[in-house]
Amino acid sequence: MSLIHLPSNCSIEEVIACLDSDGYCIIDNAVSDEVIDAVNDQIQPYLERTPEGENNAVGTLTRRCGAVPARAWASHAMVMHPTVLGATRQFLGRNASAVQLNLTQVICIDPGQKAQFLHRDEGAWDWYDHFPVNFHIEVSTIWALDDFTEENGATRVIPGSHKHNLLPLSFTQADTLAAEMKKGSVLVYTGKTIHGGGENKSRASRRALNIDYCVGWVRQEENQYLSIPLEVAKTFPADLQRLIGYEMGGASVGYVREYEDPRVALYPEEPFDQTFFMELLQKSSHFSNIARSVYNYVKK
Ligand SMILES: O=C(O)CCC(=O)C(=O)O
Ligand SMILES: [Fe+2]
Repeated sequence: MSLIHLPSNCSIEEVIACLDSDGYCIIDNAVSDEVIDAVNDQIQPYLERTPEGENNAVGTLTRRCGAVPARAWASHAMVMHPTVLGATRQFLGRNASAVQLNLTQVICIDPGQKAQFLHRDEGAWDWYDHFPVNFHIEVSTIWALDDFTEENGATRVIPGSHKHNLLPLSFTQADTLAAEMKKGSVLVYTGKTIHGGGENKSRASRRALNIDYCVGWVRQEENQYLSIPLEVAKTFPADLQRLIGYEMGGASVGYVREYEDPRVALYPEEPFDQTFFMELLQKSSHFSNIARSVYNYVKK
């Protein structure tokens, strides 16, 4: 059995349909080789200073290098990819009024690294294991920065594993399939889909860019405010600034001082405005009876 591959011109709806039915999809050649080559070049100096991990969860022969939007500008095309981000916003928007960037990480699985333990990415939030199966808080992506093969440690996935709450470690590598894909392709999967990095039996590193998104009301795994210097964030396009966290994460989540929009940290001269409260409350009222009643009460 092979994994589901969609063409680069697939629609947002097709991606969401796969996330719903199988918990993942691969979009082939979602960005050009030029973008990938530029990311590889720009991240290289940082990767050379990145140590291997300290435990088996992150991999003792695996290097993980973060703050990618600040260090490799070419990655913005992936972080903000219209189909991937569009699908993520709609998918998570079913039960959240805001979506944010959770982490970015170039992951180099070096030769000799054994398969990573099988896990769900949403385990990051204190391993909380009572989220209803249809309640999604995260969408993850693994972009191939070089060709992914079974031999060099392509990410392993268990299709359909987002539909139950069985323990990830009750499964074995034999239950997984390798997300083989060409460089520039992306594996998109839910925070509930069981997966793990593959064993690298080849002589070269396997390089990925992991970009994860989450609902606006959880804490980001990678602290974007501290990873991306304010001066660098100021130079980002506005939609990327919002995505990394200079935006409210819910009607009352993430404000600054006197209930100011977090963008005040970037642009102190901008006029004080609290319109976000009603906008986000209205969004929440699509999935929350409480929000609907509060919205109707407040708008009078
Ligand atoms: O490197 C990979 O293929 C997967 C890594 C992963 O799933 C993780 O670290 O959460
Ligand atoms: Fe993972």
